[in-house]
Amino acid sequence: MSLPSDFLWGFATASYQIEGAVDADGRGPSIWDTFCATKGKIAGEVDGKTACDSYNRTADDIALLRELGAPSYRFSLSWSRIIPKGGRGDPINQAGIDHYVKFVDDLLAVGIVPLITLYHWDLPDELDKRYGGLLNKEEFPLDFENYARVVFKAIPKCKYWITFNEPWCSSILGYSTGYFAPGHTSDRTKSPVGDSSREPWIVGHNFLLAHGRAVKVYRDEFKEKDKGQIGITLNGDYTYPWDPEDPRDVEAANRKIEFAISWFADPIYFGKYPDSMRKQLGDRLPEFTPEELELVRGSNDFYGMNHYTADYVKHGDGNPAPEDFLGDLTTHSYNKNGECIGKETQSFWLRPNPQGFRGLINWLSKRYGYPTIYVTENGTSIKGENDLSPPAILNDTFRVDYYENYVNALAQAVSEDGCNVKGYMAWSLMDNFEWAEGYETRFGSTFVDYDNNQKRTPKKSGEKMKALFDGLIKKA
Ligand code: GBH
Repeated sequence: MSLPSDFLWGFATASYQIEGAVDADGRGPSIWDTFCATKGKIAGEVDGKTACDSYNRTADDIALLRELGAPSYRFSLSWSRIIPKGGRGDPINQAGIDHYVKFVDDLLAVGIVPLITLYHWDLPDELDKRYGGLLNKEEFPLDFENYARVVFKAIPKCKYWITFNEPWCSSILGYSTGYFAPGHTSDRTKSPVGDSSREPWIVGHNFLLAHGRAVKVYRDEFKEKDKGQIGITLNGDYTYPWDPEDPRDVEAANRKIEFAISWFADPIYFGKYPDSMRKQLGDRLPEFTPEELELVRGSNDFYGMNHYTADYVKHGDGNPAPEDFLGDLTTHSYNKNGECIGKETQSFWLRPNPQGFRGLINWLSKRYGYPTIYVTENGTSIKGENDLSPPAILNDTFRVDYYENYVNALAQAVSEDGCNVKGYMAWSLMDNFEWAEGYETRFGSTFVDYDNNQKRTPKKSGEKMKALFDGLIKKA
């Protein structure tokens, strides 16, 4: 079992989850600042105002990456630091650009390869207020294209670009369940606005168009001279039929992956939405115009894969509700024989199942023709971790096992199954703002002490990562 000599590993974070400094140097608010200020949306009523204070501690974060021996680092940019109001007619904030240019220079100076995500959920709030943000097909893709161009021009040294992180989450959690910003949902006890039966599918379509536009800009104006690659990052669980003998469960297990991943990946690789989605959603799922298809089809240099867990899937009754986004099915932690998918964690949706990682890498590889895959996130929370303090909290053996098992499953997919995975970013470099779960759930390989000036101390899982990869990556 091994990984190729050019395999890239490292850690990942996202701007709103770590940066803090929300008013510094001309940054404008994002939809997450607004969402956090809304009562009842975030556990403990907390926000990202300080988070890990990474905006002010770039040197500490780089020192930490060096201490852990990480050859690469995936992070995201805050759009509203660069263009505070977000739009293509709005002023650019040079201080915001300078911050990220220096950060990339500082990483490269110590030999750490940057992977940049343009958008990890923090839309400039002004765009949401001005024209409905992600829902607006005429404006949003053009504003994203403009922002992307500004960034590509400013940071030619970055060779790995991710347009969007998990558009599924922004679409479904932002516009169906209302669990994430901007909190739209049909459930009027949670939000005065939203149509869960239609808005998520419109938003998903607009993400694809915006992705396609940014990729076209990169390929037409930058790729030849900068020699970088660009792709989108999609999230999805692996699935197993609840009853493997029941063909309806087998089909539903496959359909769940189509509704999560192929929703975006099929248009990008094949130029159409999956038949299963068209069948269930009808005209609520937008159609691509020929010009739109031209933009979207073939728009990935690599596939960005975020992956955490697996589910057992039972078929639905053939009559899904208009709000259904799973694909007429239910998910379960136990199968028909009473076998459990994996141990509990602090996250209700996450139970470790490393073989599912190998399974999903194979599923993607077969469906999309063995594309180059970069795993852009993988990691776990731990049940009750936040109740501990140092030194006990540093001894995160559950996470050590998780990483070891998942990375070994990945290495099997590469060396035994012939899948083309070229990188792996552990989520996360450090404990951070875990969205609606606030600071109660920790995903870090490094402990952040929020009561002691956000002091960072590596956990065992962070310290062991280098040895894990050194043991697998072939010497050049
Ligand atoms: C990642 O998403 C994010 O990219 C990252 O920012 C975050 O910190 C990390 O996970 C840890 O959570 O039951 O309908 O509410 C992971 C993928 C998909 C996990 C949606 C949570 C909840 C589904 N996420 N899922 S639902």
